[in-house]
Amino acid sequence: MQTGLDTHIRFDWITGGMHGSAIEVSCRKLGQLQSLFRDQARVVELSPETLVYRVECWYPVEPGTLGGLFWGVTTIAPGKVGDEYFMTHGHFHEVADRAEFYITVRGRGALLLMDRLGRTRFEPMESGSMHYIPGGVAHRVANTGETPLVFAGCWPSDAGHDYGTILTSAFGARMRDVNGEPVLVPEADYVCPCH
Ligand code: S6P
Ligand code: ZN
Repeated sequence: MQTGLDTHIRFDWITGGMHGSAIEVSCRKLGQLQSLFRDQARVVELSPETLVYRVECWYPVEPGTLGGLFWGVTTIAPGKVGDEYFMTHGHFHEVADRAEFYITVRGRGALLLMDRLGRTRFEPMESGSMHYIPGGVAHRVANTGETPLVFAGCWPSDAGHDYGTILTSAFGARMRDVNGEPVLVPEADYVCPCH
């Protein structure tokens, strides 16, 4: 990852757009997230090129810097794999006690929060909702609406990301469409990452 080390950008609170030379963009397509979804048969019905989400990040300091902050805006497309809403990969922070703020700009969604014992809950996301994600809590966002879900995040520059635990143990529950409503459904055969 390159850092622009630029201490000044523009952020549009209405659209979530970021403008400046130091912004880095990354995209996650369905083919890269395939193993995270519950219904693997439905995943293969969709194109692996389907864009699930896009992240724009501003890194004003080098990654790993103690005491610095990063800012990122994530846009999740509306959509489902079977009955499961499009969602981010989800992660713990590598430095376990590092917290994060999420702020919803537009759209509707659910912030899934899971502790180290796999206990999973969610907070509804809508324009203006702000969420404090404590250290040691895995976080994933699902778009439960019919329009793009846009949210900003701010996290410590030395937090790092642990994606591996989510790949091996998943979340203890999934955000699924049950009779047209988003419902957090516990995973029946969930195995806690602590085992
Ligand atoms: C970083 C922060 C967000 C996510 C982004 C994508 O700590 O939580 O910027 O990176 O929402 O999610 P993920 O799980 O693919 O990193
Ligand atoms: Zn994070």
